[in-house]
Amino acid sequence: MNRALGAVGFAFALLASGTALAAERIVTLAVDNMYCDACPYIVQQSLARVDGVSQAAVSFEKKTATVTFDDAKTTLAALTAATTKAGYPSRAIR
Ligand SMILES: [Cu+2]
Repeated sequence: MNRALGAVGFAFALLASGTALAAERIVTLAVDNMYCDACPYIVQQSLARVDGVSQAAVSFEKKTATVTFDDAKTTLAALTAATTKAGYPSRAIR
């Protein structure tokens, strides 16, 4: 009985706190095909549009995108698919 109540309480706390307890992850992607100043913007927008992404910072100099996302809402595969669809194939480097 006590145990069951504890489980319910835990689930409720999880729901109530929302994003605070959701597993936020930061990944850096190596991004191909960024050749001009407009490219980072397009890559940034393609990532920002993915549901669950809270932040996407693109470096033209390093050819990378650093993405903060909620892994309960999206996946690394969805992020790389989004940039690839925009014309910029990418892969996680860390
Ligand atoms: Cu460009």
